[in-house]
Amino acid sequence: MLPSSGCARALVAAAFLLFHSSCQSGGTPPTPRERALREFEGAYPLEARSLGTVRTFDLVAEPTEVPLIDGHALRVWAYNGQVPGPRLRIRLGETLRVRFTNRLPQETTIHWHGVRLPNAMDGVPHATQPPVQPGETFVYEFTPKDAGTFWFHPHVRSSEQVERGLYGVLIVEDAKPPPYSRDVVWVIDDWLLDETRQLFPRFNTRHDLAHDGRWGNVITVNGRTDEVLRVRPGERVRLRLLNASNGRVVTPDFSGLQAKLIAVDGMYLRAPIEPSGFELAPGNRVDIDLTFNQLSAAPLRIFERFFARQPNHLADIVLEGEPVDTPDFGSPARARVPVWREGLEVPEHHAFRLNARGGGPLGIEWTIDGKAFAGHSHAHEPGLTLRQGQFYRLRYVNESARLHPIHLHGMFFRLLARNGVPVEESFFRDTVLVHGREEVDIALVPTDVGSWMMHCHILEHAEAGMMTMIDVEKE
Ligand SMILES: [Cu+2]
Repeated sequence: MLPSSGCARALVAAAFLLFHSSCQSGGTPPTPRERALREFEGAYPLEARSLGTVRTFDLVAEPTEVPLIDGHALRVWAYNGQVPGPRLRIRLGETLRVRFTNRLPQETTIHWHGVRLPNAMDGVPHATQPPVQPGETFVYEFTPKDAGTFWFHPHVRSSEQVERGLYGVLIVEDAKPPPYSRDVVWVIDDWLLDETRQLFPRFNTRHDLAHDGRWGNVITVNGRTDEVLRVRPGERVRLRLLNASNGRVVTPDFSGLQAKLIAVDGMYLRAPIEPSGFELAPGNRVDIDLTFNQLSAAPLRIFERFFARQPNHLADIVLEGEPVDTPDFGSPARARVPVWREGLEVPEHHAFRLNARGGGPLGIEWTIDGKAFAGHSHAHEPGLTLRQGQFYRLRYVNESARLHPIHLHGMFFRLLARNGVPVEESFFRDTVLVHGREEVDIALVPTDVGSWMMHCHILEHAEAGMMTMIDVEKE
């Protein structure tokens, strides 16, 4: 699927070298692929711009007991004894160095979800690094190319390790952060507790594998069922939400509030939009710009409404104290998000078929193109090979009735269509929810060379085989 003309090839090379295109002179109108590449120019930086500052953090993963979920002692696995793990905050241009020690009874790795980084730092066992054995240390070091809300979690036995509490947020602040009154993070998780109020000890059950993964009976925000955000009238808050659940999708409802969606999966939108109705699947993040310019006696209760008939309470917002002046600035936005209106005219490069079958070590296998990922210890065969700097349209054909939030490592994409109906999302994603029997078209331009994982972020589906690798070759 190479571009048909020499002009397009030159354009691709130019897009990567200089972001300069000069293909108008030939007289032939640009093809949809050429136009798509031109639209991608300047969408986001191709290289990290390092300031030379290194920010070092120590992270230790180990079993512990924490007063979590309404304060009773919950046995978890945690980073630095906290669930969610410590919040890592750096600024764009700084280098993150994490000295990681594994004190778990199992091997593990850390994956930096959504961060465009060198392949060797991506945390995929055997593919990008050997797993970190119990007692071992591994140093992750990279300079993010993008500012935004990201997160980190293990990529080994993740249906168990993430569920036990191993996850944390990585915030890469803009070089000049917008002057919000406050920057607040809500990490949403969904826990399955047994009758003793401890984690249900069996993982990857047949029920969870046959459905949409492990859905729990307690939903927490920042580890609590009663999280309260206290704000003063006039404050303008940047609220960062992460869904760290194994399987549950949440649709936070901000209706009635002065709220704008400014970023998805860490990346700013072309312009802010109304936030309600966004399906926050496992792995997804959204950033909300909230202004509280009225006094409200009653707490504002925030619900999620993925199932309209069964809303779940997430957290409360309480307005109190003396009013403050509202910071006055335009919501941050991304200058260039390609429209790719003609993206559907570019021939589809590959259609991934998503399905399940009986068999395999867990009794059920989740497959991509008829293959269940055979375990990280095997030498991998890429499910797809792409070339850096090319425009691709890919399709997910969900032949099953279950949900599959598909996550791509190392690259961002734009949703083009659901069931053939164009969808004009003004933002990039790293994870898109594919509903039962749905066909989803995405478009992307791979920017980073390497062997990148693509998998379902319902962690039980991933564990049962719904993973593959996409190799991106140098242009
Ligand atoms: Cu899935």
